[in-house]
Amino acid sequence: MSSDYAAFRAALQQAKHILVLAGAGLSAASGIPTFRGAGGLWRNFDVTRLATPEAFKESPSRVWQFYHYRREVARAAKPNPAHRAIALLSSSAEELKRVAPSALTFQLITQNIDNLSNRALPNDAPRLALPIEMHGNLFRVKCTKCGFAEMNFESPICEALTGTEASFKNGEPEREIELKYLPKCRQCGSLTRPGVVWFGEEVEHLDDIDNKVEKQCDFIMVVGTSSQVMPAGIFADIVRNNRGKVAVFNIELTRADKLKDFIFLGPCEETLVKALDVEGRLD
Ligand code: BJW
Ligand code: ZN
Repeated sequence: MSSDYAAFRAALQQAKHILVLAGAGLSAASGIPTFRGAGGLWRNFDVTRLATPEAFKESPSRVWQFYHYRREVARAAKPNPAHRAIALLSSSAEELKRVAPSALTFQLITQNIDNLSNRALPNDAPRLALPIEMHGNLFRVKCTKCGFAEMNFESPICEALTGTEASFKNGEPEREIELKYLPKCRQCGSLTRPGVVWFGEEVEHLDDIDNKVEKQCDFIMVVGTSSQVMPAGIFADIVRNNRGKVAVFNIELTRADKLKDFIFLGPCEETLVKALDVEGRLD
C-alpha cells in the first residue's frame, strides 16, 4: 500500500487496460450532493420513497419532483478538475501516451447520473472517449409504455414541475401533481420516467462492463465512491483477483481500501489531477 505519487505513476506506465470507476465524490466539488455520509441525499431523503420502481409506481409525482430538483442542480453545476483530468486522458491519445505509454484503453465507468463527465469532454472528442454511465443519466427520459428513450435537457422538463425544486430541497411536503401534467412520451403520449437505474433494476451496459472489468482491466482507479452499491462495489475486488492494480481516491477510508495498492486520501479534484500529472494541462 502506498500514497506515493511517483510509485503510482511508475505503475501506470506499465498498465494496458485502464479503468476509472467513479462515484458521487467525483462531482462533490461541483456542488452535487453525495448519497451517504454528511450532507448526503440519503441522509435527508428516504431512498425507498424516491429511487425504486415501487416508489415511482406509488407516486410518479413525488419521484418526478425529486429528479426535477436533481436535474436543476446538475444543470447549474460545472465539471471540476477531476472530471476534466479524466476527460483529457479519455479523449487525447497523446496525453494518454504521456502518462501511460503502454495503455491500449482508458475508460471511465461512472455511477453518476449528472452528465458532468460528458460535459467535461471537448466537443470534438472521439466516440471512444464517452463514459459508460452504468446508472443512467438525469437528462434521459424513458417511456413507461413503449420504451422510447431520448435525451431531454428542457428546464423545467414540464410546466407543472416549475418551482418545485426549491420546496423539495427544503424538505417541504411535495405537491400532488396529476399524471396528465407529468412528462409525456413524444412517441405515444404515455407517462415517462427518469432514465436512471433504481434499486432492484439491472444496471446498464452490463455485458460491456463485465468484459472490461473481468477480462481486460489491469489497473483500476476507484474515485469518490463508498463502494457500498453493487455491482460497482466489487469491481476493485475483481481486478485485484485478476492481479491488476487498484488505486483509491477518496476523502475517507472505504471498503475498497483493503484491496488497494495505492490510496490517496483527500479531495479527488486535487489528488487525481496530481496523480495523473495533468496539473496545468486542463483548460
Ligand atoms: C470524495 C469527495 C471528494 C466525497 N473526493 N472523494 C449484492 C449484495 C447486496 C445487495 C445487492 C447485490 N447486488 C445487488 C444488490 C442490491 C442493490 C445494492 O447494491 N444494494 C446495496 C445498498 C446493498 N443494487 C442494485 O439494486 C443494483 N441493481 C442490480 O444489481 O441489479 C441486479 C439485477 C440483475 C438482473 C435483473 C434485475 C436486477 C442497482 C443499483 C442502482 C443504484 N442506484 C442509485 C440511484 C441512481 C439514481 C439516482 O441517483 O437517484 O445510484 S443509489 C446511489 O448509490 C446512486 C449512486 O450511483 C450509488 C453509489 O453511490 P456512490 O457514488 O458510492 O456515493 P456515496 O455517497 O455512497 O459515496 C460517495 C463517496 O465519495 C464517499 O466515500 C465519500 O467519502 C467520497 N467523497 N467527496 C473524493 N471531493
Ligand atoms: Zn411511449
